[in-house]
Amino acid sequence: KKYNVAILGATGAVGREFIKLIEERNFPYNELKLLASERSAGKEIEVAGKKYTVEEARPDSFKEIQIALFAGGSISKTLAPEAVKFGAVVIDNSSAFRMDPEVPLVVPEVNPEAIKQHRGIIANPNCSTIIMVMALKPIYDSVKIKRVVVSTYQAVSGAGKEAIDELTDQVEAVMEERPVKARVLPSASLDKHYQIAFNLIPHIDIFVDGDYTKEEMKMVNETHKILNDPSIGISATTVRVPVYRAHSESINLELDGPLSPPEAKELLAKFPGVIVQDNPAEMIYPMPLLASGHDEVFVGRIREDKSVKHGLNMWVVGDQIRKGAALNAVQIAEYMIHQNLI
Ligand code: 2RA
Repeated sequence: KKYNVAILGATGAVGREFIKLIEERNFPYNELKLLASERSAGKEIEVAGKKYTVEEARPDSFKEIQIALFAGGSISKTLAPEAVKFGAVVIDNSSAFRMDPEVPLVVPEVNPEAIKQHRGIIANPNCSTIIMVMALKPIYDSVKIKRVVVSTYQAVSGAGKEAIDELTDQVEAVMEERPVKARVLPSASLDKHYQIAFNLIPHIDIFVDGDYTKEEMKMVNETHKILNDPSIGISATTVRVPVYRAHSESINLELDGPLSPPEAKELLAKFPGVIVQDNPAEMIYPMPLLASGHDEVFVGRIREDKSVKHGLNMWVVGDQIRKGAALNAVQIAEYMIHQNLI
């Protein structure tokens, strides 16, 4: 069976990855509609050898559409319910509906059972959350988790094409001893911007209560929802680093029971979508340059934390644009097709 598919945000970093993935994975589409803001409408994009013209997204763009992949952004809030009215299933990468009790928040390898509760919209979790829960799930299922302390090292791709270009421009400017321009990070919407080249910015999205950022609270709240366990203590520090595509995370766990590093490695290696890269003697561990462009989440530096009872450390790396966003959403759609949920 083939489906009429729409991609909203087709010209952005995540939207372009959607297109790459439906080609690579032979996604079963009949009609394909590429939708974007008025600014990007009119662009021509080739998909599987056929040329498509990007159309301005409007509510009636979703007439006849069965699967709508939303790359993210505020436009989701208004257009997702409109697309559902036309009978489409919307898989939304924006944060608009993630904490809505009627909207499943899904990583297919972690909580696929949540998908069938959907009422038209399924939310794709935040990239840093997806990458973390892929590593937490096999451990959680074995010995439950009391507390998570995570520090992230997030690629500029998370802030979109403009941030990717800005990193390049700034590195060139520094090398050529020209003035460095900062216009995008930490967030284009803020009125102060900082250089990311050769720097780290401990600020992603906006500040909220308790001087945490929204990005940090997403990791807390979304993980609770996906694992369906609000009792897990979670503390996050999210940092932007001068890396192009893959997010890295240093994760410290206090488990509810004993789990040695070899036992943890075995659980992780068996988990679909996770690859263990952990051999210090051979200098084998995940790195963003190695993880970029891949589908899996990579885990290494697995070691006991003797400073607490049942303590465990690990280092987790995943491609923010693929598993962190576009791939996870496409896998949700594929799962629904295979389970006859669409
Ligand atoms: C970021 N997680 O990295 C956010 C959105 N992708 O900027």
